[in-house]
Amino acid sequence: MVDRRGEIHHVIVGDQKEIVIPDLSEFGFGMKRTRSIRCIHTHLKDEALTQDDLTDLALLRLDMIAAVGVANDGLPGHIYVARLIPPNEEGKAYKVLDKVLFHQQNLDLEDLLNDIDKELSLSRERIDVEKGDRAVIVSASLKSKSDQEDSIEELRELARTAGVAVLDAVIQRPKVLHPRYLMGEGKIKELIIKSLQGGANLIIFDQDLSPTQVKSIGEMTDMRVIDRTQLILDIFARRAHSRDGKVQVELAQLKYLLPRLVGTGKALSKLAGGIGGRGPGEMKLEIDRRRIRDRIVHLERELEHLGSARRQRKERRVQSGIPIVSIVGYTNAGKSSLLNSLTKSSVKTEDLLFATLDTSSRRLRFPREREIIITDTVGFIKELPEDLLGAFRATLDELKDAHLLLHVVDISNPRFEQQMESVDKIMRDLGIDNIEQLIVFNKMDKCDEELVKILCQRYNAVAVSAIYPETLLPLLTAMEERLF
Ligand SMILES: Nc1nc2c(ncn2[C@@H]2O[C@H](COP(=O)(O)OP(=O)(O)OP(=O)(O)O)[C@@H](O)[C@H]2O)c(=O)[nH]1
Ligand SMILES: [Mg+2]
Repeated sequence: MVDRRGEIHHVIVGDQKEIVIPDLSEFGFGMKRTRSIRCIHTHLKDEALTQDDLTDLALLRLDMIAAVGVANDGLPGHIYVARLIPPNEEGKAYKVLDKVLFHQQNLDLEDLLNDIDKELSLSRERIDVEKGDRAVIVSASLKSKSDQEDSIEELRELARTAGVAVLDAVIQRPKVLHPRYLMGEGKIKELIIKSLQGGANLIIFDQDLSPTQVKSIGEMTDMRVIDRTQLILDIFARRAHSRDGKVQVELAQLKYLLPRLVGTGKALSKLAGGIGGRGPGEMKLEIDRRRIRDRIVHLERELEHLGSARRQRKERRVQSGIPIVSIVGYTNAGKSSLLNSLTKSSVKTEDLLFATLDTSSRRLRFPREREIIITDTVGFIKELPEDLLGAFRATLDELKDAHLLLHVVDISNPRFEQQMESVDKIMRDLGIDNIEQLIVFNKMDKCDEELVKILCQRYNAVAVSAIYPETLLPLLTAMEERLF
């Protein structure tokens, strides 16, 4: 293995069939799509580069791979060279140069390397390279194509929320799910090669990866590979502001990480990195299972402690006898906007997922001196990570005290029915499905009026536009009827 200065970094001794290339993660990519290192090896029967050679070239992102053939007399025969090329129509990752007799080869190495640098430099493209991660998002599942498309659209939103640029979205429908790679081995290699060639530094799976899959894929590339749950955990980690929220998220991250701590720690460093190495990722390798367990115990204790303050608050609220209305719903449905409009307050709202992590309560006064407490909560999402739900259970437990739940639905979202189902399921899991519920169809300004009417009848719902307070009267009336 030779670097750009001609320095030899590794001398590898193999057998007549193969060489084992060592970990090259010390050679980073920088602004390029190559590690700036090349592999020169021998082919004992003067044979051309094999498919394995070429896959290694593309998978490891070497500048080039060369094989010096050994002729019958034991002296050098031909030299075979292949080099990386930039993304192209045919989807080829490399180009094989013409073979030449070893002693006649007159390759201008400096020129060639300059070309490689120029062609593979990321700044050539419009990718905003300075700005965070660049990901390829992937769905590999037995579900129907349209289900996968819906799901990957949501994953794209999640990525955007996490500040990740999505370069490409890939949907796979394998016949069976591979226990080690989710998709077939050939397909996963293809995916990694394509992602690297596109300039990605991250692959995000829409499906949760098992500990084995994390390990196996991690052994194949030092590219970061994460799944949907990790992405969500990462978003939560950057958005948690209160002590309560931070503790809960870190707890969820550690619990997800623990069973995935496998092998040499190489996989760990990638896994724990998450996006931008937040949360437990910062502690990286040196943490073994034991220390993570200790940390979990510590955090659970802290949470317990924080819980007593929460319980006091809750008791005060319950004792006051004032009716409690809690707003629940899918993330980005407009829950915080509704709270703001109803109570003229200013909880942060954003067109990103999971803008709200901490609950906030406000008072709302009806005519005739009637008063209620209204609470905004964290948004739900389909397949909300188990550990996250567990971690937020304490916060979400407050929902049990509600006299009425406002289930806010973004009626302008084409997937609103699936979203309602996901929310219903989570409400069942939390044991709050027995509380009276009022369905609020939000963002009606973005929909056809007639259609909204029909849907309201079908679901016995009230339609509003949370950002236009003048639309809220029917909702207020319905709430008053239900509560008093
Ligand atoms: N057009 C339109 N946009 C709305 C309406 N209500 C909310 N939005 C927008 O939808 C986005 C999400 O609103 P939020 O109130 O933050 O939603 P949320 O349910 O609290 O979201 P999370 O806290 O992230 O789960 C924001 O960009 C709002 O401005 C509405 O009635 N009409
Ligand atoms: Mg919110």
